[in-house]
Amino acid sequence: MKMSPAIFPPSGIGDARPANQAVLDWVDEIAKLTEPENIFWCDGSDRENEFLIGESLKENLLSKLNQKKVPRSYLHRSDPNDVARVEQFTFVCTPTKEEAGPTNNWSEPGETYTKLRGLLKGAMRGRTLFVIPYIMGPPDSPLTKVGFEITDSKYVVLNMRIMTRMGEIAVKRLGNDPNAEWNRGVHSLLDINPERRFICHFPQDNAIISVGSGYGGNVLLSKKCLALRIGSYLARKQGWLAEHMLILGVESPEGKKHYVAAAFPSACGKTNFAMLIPPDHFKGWKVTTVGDDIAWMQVRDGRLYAINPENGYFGVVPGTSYKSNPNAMRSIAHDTLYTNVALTDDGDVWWEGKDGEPPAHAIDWRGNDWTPNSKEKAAHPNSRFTTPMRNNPAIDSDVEKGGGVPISAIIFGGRRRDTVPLVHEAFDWAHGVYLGATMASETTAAATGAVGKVRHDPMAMLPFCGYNIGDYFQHWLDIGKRLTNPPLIFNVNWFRKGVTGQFLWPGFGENMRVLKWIIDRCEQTGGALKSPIGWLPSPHDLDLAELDIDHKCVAEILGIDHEEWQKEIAGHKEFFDSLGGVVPEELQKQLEQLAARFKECL
Ligand code: OXD
Ligand code: MN
Repeated sequence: MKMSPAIFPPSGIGDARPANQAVLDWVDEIAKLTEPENIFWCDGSDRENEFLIGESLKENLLSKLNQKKVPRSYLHRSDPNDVARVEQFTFVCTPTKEEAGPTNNWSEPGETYTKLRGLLKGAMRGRTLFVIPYIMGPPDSPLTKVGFEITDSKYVVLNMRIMTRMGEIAVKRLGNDPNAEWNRGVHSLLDINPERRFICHFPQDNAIISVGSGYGGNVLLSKKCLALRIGSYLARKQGWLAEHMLILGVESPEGKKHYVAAAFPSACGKTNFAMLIPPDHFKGWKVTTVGDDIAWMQVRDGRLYAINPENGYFGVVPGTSYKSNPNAMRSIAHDTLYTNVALTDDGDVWWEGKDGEPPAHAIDWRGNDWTPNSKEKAAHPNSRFTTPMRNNPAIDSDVEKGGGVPISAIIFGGRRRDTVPLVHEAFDWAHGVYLGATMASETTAAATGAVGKVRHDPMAMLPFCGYNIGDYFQHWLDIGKRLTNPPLIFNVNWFRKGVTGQFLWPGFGENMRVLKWIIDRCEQTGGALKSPIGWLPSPHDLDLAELDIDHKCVAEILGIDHEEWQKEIAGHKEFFDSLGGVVPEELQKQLEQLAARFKECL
């Protein structure tokens, strides 16, 4: 007869077992199914972390980096078939297909549980089952959620310790109430086979099961799975918003501060924008980071307040440099886990776009020899850093504020080579929701599939909205009705190109100039021209002093081309039609009004 799995390790490391019977029963059930050799209750302590790093080094799951160059930092190489989110294998398992809506893969919950139980049967034989208690959100926030993730991957435990507040804090917050709300997450690597890779969400059960992958976005269940897919479902039910947004603070030399939330699709520069350093011309201005990927927002006293539910950054590495994002470079200079970057001969990390010359020789992300003459990239385009948010020199002082920070402006943005101007402002909340709902962007390496294809990605939530997108749009419209002092809503596009294919806008720190105009608009001091698509700055409304930019480029990037917009409007209509009648009447009206405004100015 099989004995119960042993508690491991026995030495007092890692034992944050809650008294809550519901959690104990659930772990028992998953252990009976997966048959692990050991159970390890993680407490997130330094001692436990050191122990797990030591074990991971012995198993070659991690490589030790040069501790003088990148102290307390390690490199992990994933299976080459497992390097990005897999949207085609991500499912929302609601009782009816309609609840998941037209933008999600749907799978019937009963059948899906049966299939997954089949895959999980005996899946942890010879392995350790780790239980990770964690919270999402500052400890004293009313929005904060408790989650438990079961996993058979040490890499997941090490990453979750950076990305969440983990251990005793979650056990305490959960308490003993067997009916308390908490998320059940089960992850197993199985055999890292793309054919047996499924990321399944059961919103009604507040449960997630992820199998067959070790890639962060698929397996750090706190992030995309709980904070966005399950989070958005809970947010609608409970009257708040869970969004794929960075949150930044911007403070004037006079000490006046605003907070801004911005939704850009994956790998479109959220981390760079959240850590922006203003150019010299903006002496005395300060930008601070509350979050770089996810915002949970609630209505209070007629305003929108945001918290960052995460505790760390899981960011795209290639292109990160002291030129593009000095704060990110400082953040990842120590205490960082790197995944799928290159390893230099002196034990440092390297990637395309890092400052300085490429190394003469390195080991690439697949573990092969690499030189600058190699055809392959040294680092995978979706290689990542995982780093604690406290490493960020520009962290906002209110990041732990449970009540959140008041949001003055919301920005939507995508990667568009044409059509969409550098910045425009919505006429009102409903028009702003329309800007978000009709956002489109070129696809990136953050998910498997084609890169550079323009696709509609409403509010940057296409891969993350855990319920019917039509109901999601309506939820946004309803939230607006509760706001007496709503944030202004903007759309930005840093990526527009000119006829010769060059970027028209320098981007990065210079985006401060756009941010400044946005703040001016919030303070009712910024000028703008009315256009069919919204309020547009004229070149003299933007502070372009000391910026080396051709005036023709400025005119081009601030302008709108009527012919391109006729195509764009047809694209909006096609997108709404493709959703099969779920788009709220109010947004259909916005579409008609947009078309009518263009006709008026002909
Ligand atoms: C991410 C993503 O990792 O959006 O944040 O894919
Ligand atoms: Mn993201």
